[in-house]
Amino acid sequence: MLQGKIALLTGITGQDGSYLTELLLEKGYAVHGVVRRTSNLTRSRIEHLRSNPEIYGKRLTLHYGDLSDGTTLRRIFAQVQPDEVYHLAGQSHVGLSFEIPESTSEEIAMATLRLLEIVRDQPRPTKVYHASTSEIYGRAVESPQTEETPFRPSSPYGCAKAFATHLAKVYRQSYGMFVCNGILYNHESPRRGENFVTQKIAGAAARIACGLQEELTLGDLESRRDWGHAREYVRAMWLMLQHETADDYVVATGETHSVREFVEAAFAVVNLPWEKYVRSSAAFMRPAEPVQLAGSPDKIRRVLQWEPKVSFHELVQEMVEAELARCREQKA
Ligand code: NAP
Ligand code: G4F
Repeated sequence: MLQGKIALLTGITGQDGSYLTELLLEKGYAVHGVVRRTSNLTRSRIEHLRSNPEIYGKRLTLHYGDLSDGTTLRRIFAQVQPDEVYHLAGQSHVGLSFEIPESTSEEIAMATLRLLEIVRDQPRPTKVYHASTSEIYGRAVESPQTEETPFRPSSPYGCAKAFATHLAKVYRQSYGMFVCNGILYNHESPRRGENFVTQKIAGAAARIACGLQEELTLGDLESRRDWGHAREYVRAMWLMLQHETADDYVVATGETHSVREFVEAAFAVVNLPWEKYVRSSAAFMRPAEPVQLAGSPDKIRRVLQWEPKVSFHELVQEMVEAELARCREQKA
């Protein structure tokens, strides 16, 4: 058990933030999270921690803030004095970034700059994890991609993340700051947001099986992704900050599957013929898609001894079963 370390998370209420918080609490950290003011106080992914009197207010503290509000972020840093910062917050939907490019770029690119500047001014060294993404490779020049593959983003989201990733490297090289880019490929879980394709499919398969939904409309069924499990990927984030030197790491399985394969596997869990229920519509297609996104986890395996263990089929099964449990609760 590590005693006495303090971690500050942006994006603590998101999929990754919630799993990372659990991991850090298990490791004995005091965890601080930045949360936005919302009209509803329930923060579903961390509610089990917030409602636990042994944890909340003792080892877990939430601070109101927003990525656009530099003054408040500075104040939080002064108060918390973190040893490690995990910067996970931001608009994370690639498709939506074509509709809201300006706020996406503000939240991802400028906010990362703002945060790095705050860390630069800290009186003692603070380690930073930056949530980069495979989307920086976009129309990739090679497959699988490594830490050396050139950036060729194909969405506003990818462009903003490419800026932030370059900036993180520049701050590391120019100021000697301990900043790591985790170049993560798609990672999923029962806590995945509802408008990402895996959760949309898992939820629909379960609801159709329970008689709560009639059909599922998706976009491009032939699109391929390298899908892993979020719980394993947040451990990779933590490992990066425990290493003696800061560096960038691809975090991936190295294996790709199509959206169609995800659909087939999900409907197989509920024993239904997917062709009867699934449609494809241009409404869910994007102006551009990345090409052949598959990551090579060689470096992280070699340097940090991290490797993914959950298989594609185990991931699909876990997500569909979690959705089935939700449906049963809803029907009860
Ligand atoms: P997520 O579930 O969408 O969570 C995003 C988090 O950011 C939420 O806590 C959200 O708060 C917060 N946020 C958004 N805008 C904010 C703002 N202006 N001020 C403060 N907080 C803000 O995302 P995720 O899947 O956990 O991903 C975490 C990070 O990794 C993201 O940066 C994402 O782009 C990146 N990433 C994800 C994947 C993946 O496959 N999941 C892969 C590569 C990189 P609310 O709860 O208030 O909305
Ligand atoms: O689930 P998606 O929306 O994830 P996407 O675009 O790959 O982005 C996720 O992973 C990135 C890492 O590579 C992260 F940086 C990012 O923050 C996010 O977490 O879409 C996956 C694929 C795409 O090709 C999309 O066009 O599924 C295709 N798709 C087909 N039908 C659909 C749908 N995507 C969504 N969201 N909804 C559909 O109905």
